[in-house]
Amino acid sequence: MATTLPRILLTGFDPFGGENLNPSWEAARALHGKRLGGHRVVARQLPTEFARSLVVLKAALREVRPAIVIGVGQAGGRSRLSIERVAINVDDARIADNAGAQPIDVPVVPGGPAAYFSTLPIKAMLIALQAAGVPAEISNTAGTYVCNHVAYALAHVTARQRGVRSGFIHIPLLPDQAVRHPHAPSMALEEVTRGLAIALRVAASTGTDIRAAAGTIS
Ligand code: PCA
Repeated sequence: MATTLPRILLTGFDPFGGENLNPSWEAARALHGKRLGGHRVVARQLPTEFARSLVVLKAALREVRPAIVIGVGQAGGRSRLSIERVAINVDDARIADNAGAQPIDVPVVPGGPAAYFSTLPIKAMLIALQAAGVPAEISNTAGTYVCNHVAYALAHVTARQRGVRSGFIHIPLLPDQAVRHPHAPSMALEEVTRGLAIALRVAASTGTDIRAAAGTIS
């Protein structure tokens, strides 16, 4: 599939925490090769491991040379597509990762800034999703596990790459998974994939983000 289209690198994770699939990878791979907003989607799977996720991510960045990078991860307990606003410079793992590592209160990047904001047009993405009938929200925390780790490292690397925009989206469990987690919300894979396609198209075709209130009062 040789193409001169600019590329969107879309990452998903392998299963973790006793699950046998990870909806983030199922959705990412469903979009692999698609043309969205004048960009070609290239999907890659990252391991749910603090150390190796970044090795695989950096190799994918070098190989794909994307204009846009969007990480996707499973967030059990969330009920909507959750567009992350910020990634913070700390790992604090409640459970060990798939390699058995459990970092507690260590920086993702020693000496790095406390946080990075997403450089995606998150409000435009949110409004487009809502207009298309896909439940979505802006989230102000990506947690402190492997997803935040990847989101932070991604922002740190792309901050030095002119014109490359990056961010992260958490997604709910699939109905199949939620069967085993009473009270956990879920979203069908088709809906997640449709939503991500909309989010990617907007990210690819929006320069300056729109101004729309989507904050929270705690
Ligand atoms: N979700 C985890 C890591 C991998 C994934 O899909 C997280 O939210 O950190």
